[in-house]
Amino acid sequence: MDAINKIIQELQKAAVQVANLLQKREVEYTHGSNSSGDNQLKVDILADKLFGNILSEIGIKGFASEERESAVIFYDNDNMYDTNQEIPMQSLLVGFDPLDGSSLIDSNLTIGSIFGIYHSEFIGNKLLCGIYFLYGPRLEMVVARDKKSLHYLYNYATHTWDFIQEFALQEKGKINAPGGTQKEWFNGHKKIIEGFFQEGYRLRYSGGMVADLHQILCKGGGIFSYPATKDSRKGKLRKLFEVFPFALIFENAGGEAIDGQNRLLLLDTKSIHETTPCFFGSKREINKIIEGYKKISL
Ligand code: AHM
Ligand code: MG
Repeated sequence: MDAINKIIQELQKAAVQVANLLQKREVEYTHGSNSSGDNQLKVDILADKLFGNILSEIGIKGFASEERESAVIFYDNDNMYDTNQEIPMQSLLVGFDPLDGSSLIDSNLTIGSIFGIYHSEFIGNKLLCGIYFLYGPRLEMVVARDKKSLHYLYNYATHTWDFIQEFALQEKGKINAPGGTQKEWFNGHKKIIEGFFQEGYRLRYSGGMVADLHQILCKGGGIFSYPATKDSRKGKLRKLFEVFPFALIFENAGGEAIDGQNRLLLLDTKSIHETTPCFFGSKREINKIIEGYKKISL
């Protein structure tokens, strides 16, 4: 089994445990907040520990979590492994958001866990694999690697992850999922979003990016945006833990992922908690965003 498959297998075990944890109504907050200033729920910390413990035991180079200030690095010397070997475990880094959309826990809406497996460095163009687990009425998983985005269902009776489909977005969809506080949107952005509604796109937005993006993938297209806003010029969503994994998932599915102009996966990353404006969708919608943003000066 190759190193990436081994990591996926271990994450699958932890995701089943997280899904079990979510059966209880754990809605209490801790007294702390994470590096992005979000209040942490006790269950955010539990999920982080579960995935963190598993990732500490499999021999990867290191990991970084949305819930932890700094990255945890086990092997700091890239020369210590045989470079002829096919992607060794010690060269792999995992960036993850243990529970994305956890503010929806009290209302029992679908949330998820997101992972990116990076080769040696935490940057977009070194992302080898993007994964998310979706804790909804069913436990599901999507894995993007080798130019494909594959969708699986967990079978509780057989403890297996059964293949459902390979995602393939159409040229155009019908869904518009616009993130961010509207009062803080720039006018140019507002115009683009309204343009989609005028064309007949329907609003679908839960406030959890895993479910919102999953819906676009399952329905064959649409647009999800989390833009630069007046109060947050670099958007809200974090590059390593949320944005890059979904960028790979959308590109592999035949869609696109940009920051308004540029491919998200080509963006540089200087620190692990960096955020970026982001747009994920099918080709037609992304072209509309690019055209619209050319006219905007933020
Ligand atoms: P979280 O990681 O703290 O849960 O925040 C990320 C979530 C995304 O799932 C979602 O798209 C976004 O925050 C929603 O933000 P907003 O409520 O500002 O629309
Ligand atoms: Mg998140």
